Amino acid sequence: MLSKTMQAALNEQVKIEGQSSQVYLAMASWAEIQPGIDNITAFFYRHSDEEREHMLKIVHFINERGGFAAIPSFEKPQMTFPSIIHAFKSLLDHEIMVSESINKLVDIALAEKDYATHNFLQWYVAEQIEEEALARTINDKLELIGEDKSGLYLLDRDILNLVARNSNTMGPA
Ligand code: OFO
Repeated sequence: MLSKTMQAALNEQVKIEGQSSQVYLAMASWAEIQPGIDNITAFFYRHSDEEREHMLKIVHFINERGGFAAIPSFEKPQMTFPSIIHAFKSLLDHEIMVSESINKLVDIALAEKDYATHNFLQWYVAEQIEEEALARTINDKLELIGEDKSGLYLLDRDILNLVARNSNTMGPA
């Protein structure tokens, strides 16, 4: 059974994961109307779907452990970006914020001696390592590319491979 404190903290994370899904959905929609970045667009849509799955996993976990997952409303995300570089910088900042939030949840689980939740959260800890690493790789590449359109063309061509490689080498199944 979840303590009230643990339940409230997990519900907060439901909101953060759902908000992440909205943030990346907004990036996807913006990217979709930019010329020539179809795979980057697909990356954002896919990332948005993954965040929704992260949210649902916590919803089910709370309910299965005798709590109640309260579905929150979400804030309006940033909808346009000055450039693709800005979008990915903002994605990295967002992931760093999410990692900090997962770390706080782990602290709470330990303080509450809630080892089941602690165990559940390990998947998120690993996932955040993976996502931050990928976001950093893409940001590094964009920095090298700068204003070079052919570089952006190549990044768009390779981004889905990059994602697959990242999850094969680092991520949880
Ligand atoms: Fe939910 O993994 Fe990113 O934020």
